Amino acid sequence: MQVYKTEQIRNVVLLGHGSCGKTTLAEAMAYLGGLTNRQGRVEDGNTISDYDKEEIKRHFSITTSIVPIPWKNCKINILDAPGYFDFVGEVEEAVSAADAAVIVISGKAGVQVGVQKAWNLCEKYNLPRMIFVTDMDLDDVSYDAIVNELTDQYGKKIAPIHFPIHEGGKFVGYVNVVKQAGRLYTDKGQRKECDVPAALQDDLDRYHETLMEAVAETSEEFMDRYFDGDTFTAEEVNTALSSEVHTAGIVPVSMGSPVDLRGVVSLLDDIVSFFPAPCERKLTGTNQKTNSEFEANYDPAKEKSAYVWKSIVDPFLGKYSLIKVCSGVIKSDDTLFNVEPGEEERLNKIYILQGNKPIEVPELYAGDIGAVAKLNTVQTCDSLATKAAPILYPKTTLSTPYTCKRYKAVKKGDEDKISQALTRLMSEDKTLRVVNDGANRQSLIYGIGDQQLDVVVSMLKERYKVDVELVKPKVPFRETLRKNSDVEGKHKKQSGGHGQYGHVKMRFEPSGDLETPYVFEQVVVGGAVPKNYFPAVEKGLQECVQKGPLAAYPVVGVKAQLYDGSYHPVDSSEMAFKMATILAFKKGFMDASPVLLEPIVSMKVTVPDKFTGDVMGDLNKRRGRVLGMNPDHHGNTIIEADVPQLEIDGYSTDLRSMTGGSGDFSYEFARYEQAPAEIQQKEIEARQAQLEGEDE
Ligand SMILES: Nc1nc2c(ncn2[C@@H]2O[C@H](COP(=O)(O)OP(=O)(O)O)[C@@H](O)[C@H]2O)c(=O)[nH]1
Ligand SMILES: [Mg+2]
Repeated sequence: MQVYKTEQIRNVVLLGHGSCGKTTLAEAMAYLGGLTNRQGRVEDGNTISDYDKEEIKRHFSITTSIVPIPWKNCKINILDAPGYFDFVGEVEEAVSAADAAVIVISGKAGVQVGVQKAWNLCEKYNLPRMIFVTDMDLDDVSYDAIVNELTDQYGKKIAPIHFPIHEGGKFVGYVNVVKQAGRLYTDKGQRKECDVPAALQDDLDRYHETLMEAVAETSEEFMDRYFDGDTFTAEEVNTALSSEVHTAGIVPVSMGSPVDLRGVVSLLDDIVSFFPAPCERKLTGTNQKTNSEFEANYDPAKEKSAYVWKSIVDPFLGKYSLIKVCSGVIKSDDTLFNVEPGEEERLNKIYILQGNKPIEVPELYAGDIGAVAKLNTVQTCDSLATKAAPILYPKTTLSTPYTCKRYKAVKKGDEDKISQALTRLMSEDKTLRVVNDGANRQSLIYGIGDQQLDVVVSMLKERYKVDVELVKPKVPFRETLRKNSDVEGKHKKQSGGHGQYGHVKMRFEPSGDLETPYVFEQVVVGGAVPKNYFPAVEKGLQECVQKGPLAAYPVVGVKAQLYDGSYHPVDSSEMAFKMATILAFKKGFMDASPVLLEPIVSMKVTVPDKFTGDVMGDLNKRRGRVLGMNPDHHGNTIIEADVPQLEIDGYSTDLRSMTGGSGDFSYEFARYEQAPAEIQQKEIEARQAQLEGEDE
């Protein structure tokens, strides 16, 4: 493929709700751009973008793909991001590499929650954007209704530049509002001029007025002319549109049906004319040597530097680091410096990716997006530069995973293979997290939602041939005592041969510190228990607090005092005193009103105001205590509540169904609290059954 200069590049991410038509649009663009000689379909599993087996199987995108479209002497790097919320990490990575966004809306489904999330991301990254409504070929699609809903939500910056022409109920063309002219689709999405149907003249006047108002707001001179009743030429409108789109002051809206290529040619034209080239965007890094700011601004004349916005670690493709060149021109055979670890990396070949197809290129200009294979030290969010000018760029903010499952190997002995495979998946998907919870003898995997974790299980099987079962995680209960007890433990075996004798008298009471398993004190007088056995007594305690006598959970908050005992000059040993202590602890703990402590997490749930009541009610049902509710001044309410961890399993799916996917939540461990009696009883019985099961 040809090498494109910075000003010829457009990096555009496709955002929107799941199944609104992003991948189909990317496929239509690729076909019209001459990348392929046949148009693939998501249903047939033969699109450029959804190349992964899991995507083909499930008919939706899971990872972001790049589709580089040659168009009008430019290259449009389309970043086709997933729409389903579980794969938000992929979306956040794609947005960090984009210079503009096309928010795709399904004409059939209308303005879904995914549109709001896409808009918020664009606001966060100050991304210029356009909106494209698909499904115009389907019946009962009202473009007008969608434009009105968008205008209600986002105001006057919503500027429809095209609207559909129907004949006999069929979508046959569109009216160009800027040129106030009609177009009929011909073959392969091409167009021919036509008159604006009389029936649509009122719509044209209305849309044109909206557009003129939006353009008038772009400058004082334009505002004055507008109020003088003056109209703007198509060139003036296009110039104003372009400059205003760059600052997200105006958001053009157009439409089509990518399945049959309609509307896509004009969208590609608008992307080239309205969206900024990378060198029209600002980017600043920090020179780690001089600690001074480096204004990269995608300037090809400056020192080489790049940002690693995504990694692909595929058993078939191998490892690819996807880079966006931030300054200079990167050439194959360059040696770059991985700034943070301080390691040099020889690039060998550089590629651009077309879906999963790597195409070798000799160089990449600032602003362009490419890939480099097999860079050992490099991972997502790394900065590559030169040793002379080690520039570090801000890392992408990625969502934190809160959905947790326990994973178990289906086949014993697969544990190592599974953790190696998970390490590879985690280097690709930064929203995955694996925790080895040794205290509760479980391996946990965290993701954004259940769908993502389901895909992980599938990928482990498909790619790495290991089977994993996901089950409900064990809740890290703790055990403690509430009262005092005074007991003795005697370990005595003196039936011929070397006997064993250990005898301790101990008091147990709450230490008042639930952070510490135990404090040990010995107030033995007269050497009743020789000093050299004190460590053995403490060893006995250390063992006991691993698995408490109540339900075999870790013990916390115990004060143990050794105050008396006896020994045998021959038969006493460290082992005997350890065993005696274990006996004393088991009895002393159960005599001191032992209780189960459950972990409480403090949650923040952000939901649109209309869902506050349902979500509060649901939190109450989960034994939650709502501590506060505050507006976030974006039409949402932030509910703060303390909730037992036991009750939040599967919360991401439940919140999604309560709020149609518009709710978000986060939580962190707060403290331990005594579990209610019925929870305690249930846990003790469950544990008893499990221990009996383990003994079998
Ligand atoms: N009729 C019609 N179907 C469409 C159109 N765009 C997408 N689809 C269908 O909608 C479904 C989801 O499309 P896809 O591109 O995977 O959506 P994505 O999840 O946003 O990438 C697929 O079955 C497409 O064939 C369109 O313009 N018209
Ligand atoms: Mg898709």
